[in-house]
Amino acid sequence: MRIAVAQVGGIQLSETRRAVVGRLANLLEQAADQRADLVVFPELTLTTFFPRYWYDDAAEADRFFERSMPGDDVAPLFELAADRGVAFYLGYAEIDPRGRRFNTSILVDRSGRIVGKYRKIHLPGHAERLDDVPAQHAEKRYFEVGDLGFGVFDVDGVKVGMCLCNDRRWPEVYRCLSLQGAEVVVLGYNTPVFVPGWQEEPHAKMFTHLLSLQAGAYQNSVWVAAAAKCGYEDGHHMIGGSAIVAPSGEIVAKARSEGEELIVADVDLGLSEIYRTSVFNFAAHRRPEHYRLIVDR
Ligand code: CDT
Repeated sequence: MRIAVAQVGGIQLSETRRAVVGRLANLLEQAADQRADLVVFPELTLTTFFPRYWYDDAAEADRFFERSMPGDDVAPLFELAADRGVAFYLGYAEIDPRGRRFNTSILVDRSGRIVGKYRKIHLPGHAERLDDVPAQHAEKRYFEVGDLGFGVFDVDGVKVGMCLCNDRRWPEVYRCLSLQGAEVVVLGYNTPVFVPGWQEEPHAKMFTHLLSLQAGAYQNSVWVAAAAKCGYEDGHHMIGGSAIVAPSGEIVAKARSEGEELIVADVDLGLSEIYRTSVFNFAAHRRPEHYRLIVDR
């Protein structure tokens, strides 16, 4: 399987959905030209990372959400992908028919059919307005905790698990996906350099991001493909570092820039077997009877 990760540069508040979809289409064309089977786009791919802004009336943020998928502006991306025979993962803000708001991702197969949906479970940040900070991280205000669990989906014959951004830092996420037979874990992220209350050094941000991907891949015998939205959005800086990681934990492709960039890797799904049948043979060596504490606390 050939995977492309489509890193996306900053999206400004003034940018229209249509213009953004044009940028995504351009990346998808490049991926198709390189005969990629699956393209991974970031979290909240269609807009700026709006949880950095405080809206007294939360409904003011509704313009960043999608009520249907694909809506009119996004449909051309679905059509292009089906036309080129490329599957994709896309993150976006969702208002569902009940009026509930989620930070969501979908998997679309090469025929343009949505075959999987995930709603972000680990929502970082805060629900209250913080004073005297250059940016909020109000995901807890704008989104509910996802209600779909961690699913694994068949995408053109490959078992693909999904998560979103902060989920990648939690070992339980990869384990839940691996236990369901995931071969590949895909995710998108927006990681601001400034997050209120998170005093990590800028250099450590890149390290802990990659560490999370690499540990998740190795300890669960899966491939991990992660796509950043990064660079500057109206002066707010977010890290790049989009990467594809093998089940050995090694990075096989990594973005160099903080802008639009496609990275591509040939993913040998058989590589997982080396680990699944030895050190991480779950049936032989895993001891869940001693892990109760993890779910009880
Ligand atoms: N979007 C998102 O989840 N970003 C978070 C920022 C850090 S929250 C402490 C992340 O984990 O990258």
